[in-house]
Amino acid sequence: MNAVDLSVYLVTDRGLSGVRGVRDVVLAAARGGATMVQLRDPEAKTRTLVVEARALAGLLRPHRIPLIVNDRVDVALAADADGVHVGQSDMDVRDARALIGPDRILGLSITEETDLDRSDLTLVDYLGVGPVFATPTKVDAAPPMGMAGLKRIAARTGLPIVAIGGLHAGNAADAIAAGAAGVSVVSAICAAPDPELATRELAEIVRAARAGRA
Ligand code: TZP
Ligand code: MG
Repeated sequence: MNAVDLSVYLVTDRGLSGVRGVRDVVLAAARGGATMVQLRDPEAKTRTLVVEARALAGLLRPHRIPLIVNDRVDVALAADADGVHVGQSDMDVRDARALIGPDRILGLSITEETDLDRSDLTLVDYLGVGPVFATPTKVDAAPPMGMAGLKRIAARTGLPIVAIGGLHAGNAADAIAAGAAGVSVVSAICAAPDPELATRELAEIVRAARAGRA
């Protein structure tokens, strides 16, 4: 499958990016050492999403950071993004993989242990596991699983895991210790006073935690 560096995985949020805007936040995160970026905007119109995905892909290409599109396989293909991330009620991974082909990245959300048995995980490149903690960022998020839930899921799969939900510089190392390869954050970067610095801090914490675990 496709190799991914999940260390610091930014998920975009238009509302939380404020006047700075998503593109500026993404550029700052790229400069700060983000390793993956996911365009997530469930409310956006399709045409707007394609325009945004193309803009972000162009912005990230010089940094060699993959752009993943949340949920929308069609948008990812139209914008020639690097991959797609699907949730449990989005397109099945078999259909998504058939559409995107073998060389694009496919991520799947896991919100509870039983989700591991609901999809053909041999088709997936990484798992997004969470929410670890309760978060106001996603109103329809599943109940939080805690670090214990993350640990149980990590113990059951060989796929690389990016932990999500209420993660920040203060608890990122715990997520790595629990078995995650990286942390996925929205507000810890988008709503930070200095997104570049926030990303750099997270990248350093994840690097140190991974070195400590190895
Ligand atoms: N999926 C599960 S929790 C979440 C998503 C997109 C939001 C995480 O946001 P934050 O601000 O990093 O807690
Ligand atoms: Mg989704």
